[in-house]
Amino acid sequence: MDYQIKPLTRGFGAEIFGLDLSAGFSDNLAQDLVGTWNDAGGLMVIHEQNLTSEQHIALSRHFGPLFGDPRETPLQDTVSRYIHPDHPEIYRVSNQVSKDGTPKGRKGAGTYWHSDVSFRNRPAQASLLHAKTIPPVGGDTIFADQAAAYDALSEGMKTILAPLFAWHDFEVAARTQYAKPVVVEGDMNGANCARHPLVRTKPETGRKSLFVNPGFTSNIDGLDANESKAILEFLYHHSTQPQFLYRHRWTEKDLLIWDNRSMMHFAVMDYPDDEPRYMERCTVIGEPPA
Ligand SMILES: O=C(O)CCC(=O)C(=O)O
Repeated sequence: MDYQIKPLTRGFGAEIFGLDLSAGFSDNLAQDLVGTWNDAGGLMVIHEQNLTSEQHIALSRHFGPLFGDPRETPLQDTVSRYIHPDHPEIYRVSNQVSKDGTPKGRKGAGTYWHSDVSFRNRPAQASLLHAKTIPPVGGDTIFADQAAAYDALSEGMKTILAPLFAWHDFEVAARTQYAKPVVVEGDMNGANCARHPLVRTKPETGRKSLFVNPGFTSNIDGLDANESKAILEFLYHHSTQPQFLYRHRWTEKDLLIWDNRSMMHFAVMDYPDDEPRYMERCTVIGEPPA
């Protein structure tokens, strides 16, 4: 099946037109899309997709094994409340609450720079977020290209960063981002904590990226707290400069696919509660960063 590809920025990202995956898709087409996504630096939006949950999951499986799949790692405490009742592979993000008082998804998810699930030994590779309901304006998501940010560092700074590892802990976000009632004990007991290199290499392309994020990274292993803070703050400032960013203004039915290995993202929650926003996400389990 033919489709049209347009770049989203000069550096990374592509948008796809002329595809209707809801009509069914072959393994060949799905694999072709994975290739297009890799060629686009791991950011791709496919417009106008009316996917069922089953189709969303089937496409996502072409990127790799999924979080929530009963055959894979157990569900995370941190998101189990927001999982789709009929499809454990689907995590829901929403500002809406059902009539019985249960949330339709996590409110305020990702309203800080982060890389999905970086607090696990095998963090997320691709995330495939499907926009079902969006507010008339606002609720954009911003992406920061961490491969371009790495490339732009001096050789001296690259040498300093090369041997370093950092700790990533869900507790960092739980402590600072969420109201107490939505934080459970499992979010805070260090159960979701992992140590990763500050610079990782994407196996498919050999390209290096920075891999720290303000949402989940707690500290650089082996450094004094002030030294760790100074380096992390420098990196966060450096890697979120405008030339590394793409800001996605959603249209309903967009399917946005990003690579958490080479990108941070930030969900802008600038819309009121009476304007519904509802998104469904499949999340691919990646390799241990190296
Ligand atoms: O709601 C969004 O725009 C993104 C939410 C988010 O950060 C995520 O799904 O990881």
